[in-house]
Amino acid sequence: MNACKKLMDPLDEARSVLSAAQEIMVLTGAGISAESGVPTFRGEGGYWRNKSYEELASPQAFAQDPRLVWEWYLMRRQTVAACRPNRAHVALADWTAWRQGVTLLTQNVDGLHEIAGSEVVRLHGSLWVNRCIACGLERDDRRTAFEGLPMSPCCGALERPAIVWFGESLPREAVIAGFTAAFQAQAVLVVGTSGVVMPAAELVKEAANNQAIVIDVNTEDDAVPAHIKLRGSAADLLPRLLA
Ligand code: BJW
Repeated sequence: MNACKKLMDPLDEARSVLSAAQEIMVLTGAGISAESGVPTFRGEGGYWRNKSYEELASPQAFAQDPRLVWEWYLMRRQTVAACRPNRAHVALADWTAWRQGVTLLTQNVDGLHEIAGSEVVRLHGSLWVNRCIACGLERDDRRTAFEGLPMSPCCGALERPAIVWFGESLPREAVIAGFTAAFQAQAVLVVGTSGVVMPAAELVKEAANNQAIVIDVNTEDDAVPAHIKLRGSAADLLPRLLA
């Protein structure tokens, strides 16, 4: 039995784990959008005007220079507006359309899963939503450029991107949905994440501690505690895994 297991192709092994599971948690990261043209964080795209994303994605950076932070987000909106979902987003959307019991969590703020037709739990917010810093009102904003700074229509205060920055809490509903999925899952499919950012990475650990089998799709080795490592691009592997 063990010899058979060792000889099994990891892709086949992953397929049989997914088909045996009743509840599946899927966690995606920047790597799933890389082949759509969206830069990843810890790759070459992690710098802008000589600043790392850690220097820009924080409440302190916004308080110090909101214009600079907004310029970074507008640049990213322009990039993402020109991108389309790739075969990995589409494979997940097609799969979840017929497969019961899948919760799709994403760390991505680009909205490409939604364009592909998936229902997602957004752990880190959205690139396309502004939030009033005074009253917290959120509104959709598809603009990729504007004069000055965006002001809230409710109280006239400054708006910020509705994105979870370092040191901030994730949206409560997303945390509840994430931990519920982690505790219920018999299988976890992780796609294109370095697995270093908490609490998203913690969800995978919780599921694994709870006996879930973790399948990890990545072009490179990462920090995901995986039982089955599928090494290659998401756009190549996901259509074959989920067909
Ligand atoms: C491919 C591919 C292809 C490429 N196919 N694969 C406990 C311990 C230590 C620290 C902390 C802790 N708890 C909290 C923290 C602090 C912090 C944190 O985790 N820091 C770590 C970096 C150490 N976390 C937080 O602050 C969180 N808040 C929080 O926990 O509040 C309570 C609290 C605060 C402080 C202390 C304790 C508790 C909030 C985290 C929010 C993160 N937000 C960001 C930035 C948003 C800005 C924006 O988007 O505008 O979200 S960080 C950035 O990383 C972004 C991403 O969603 C996130 C994850 O990145 P991801 O997806 O993994 O991307 P990459 O680029 O890292 O990796 C891409 C991968 O794809 C690579 O592996 C490639 O190989 C692969 N790949 N092409 C398949 N084609």
